[in-house]
Amino acid sequence: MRPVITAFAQSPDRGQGLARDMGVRWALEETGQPYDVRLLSFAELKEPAHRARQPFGQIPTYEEGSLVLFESAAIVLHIAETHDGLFPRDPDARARAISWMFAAMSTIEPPIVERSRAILLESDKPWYDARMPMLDARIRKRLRDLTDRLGDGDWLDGDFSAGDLMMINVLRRLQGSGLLEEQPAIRAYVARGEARPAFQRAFAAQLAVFEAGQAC
Ligand code: GTB
Repeated sequence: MRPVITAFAQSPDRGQGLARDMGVRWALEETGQPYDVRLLSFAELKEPAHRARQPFGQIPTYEEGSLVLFESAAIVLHIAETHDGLFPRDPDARARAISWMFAAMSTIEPPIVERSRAILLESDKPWYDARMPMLDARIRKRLRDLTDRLGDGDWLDGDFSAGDLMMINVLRRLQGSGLLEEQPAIRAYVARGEARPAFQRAFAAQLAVFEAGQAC
């Protein structure tokens, strides 16, 4: 059964692969699964048909037969659990990989998203100039801790896993901020992820959507 995912028909990231279908595409590529994509306009996201799949009217979703999933991390977890390639076979190592998925979503991503939101919504506010250094400092602290944990390793815990996939996917949202460049080990870690053939295929697929939209 070929899964169907949803993605933006017109991603606001202009093909940079920052919307959350990217992690799902990457997981599908790592596990060698062909998939179809249903592209949705912003209006279609909020229609009942899509809200039945995603209660908050967002992308991505994942459909496979009668199974319908939302939340990108839950989708990647499902893919990793049902196909080889993203989780170690050893149960303890697998549990640790899941810990890293949670760390990506609940420890690393929140300050990154808060920073992006501040840039988007608060840049004209009187508190903005004082707030940004504080938000940057929070992220720096997390990146330093991540650098310490990575040490000389290529990945967070042995071989590449769904934990690395989710972490790198989150860290990519810092591109252009200068914060990745301050931490060479993290920048190299992200670059290692982006160099994976599965990442490249996923990136090319979502970029093709943007480029097709430009051609219209
Ligand atoms: N927790 C959910 C998940 O992980 O699946 C969050 C899903 C989510 O935030 N989806 C966003 C969405 O559908 C798209 S990815 N938004 C529409 C809406 O809420 O109405 C977030 C995103 C959007 C744009 C950029 N960008 O332009 O760089 C990056 C990330």
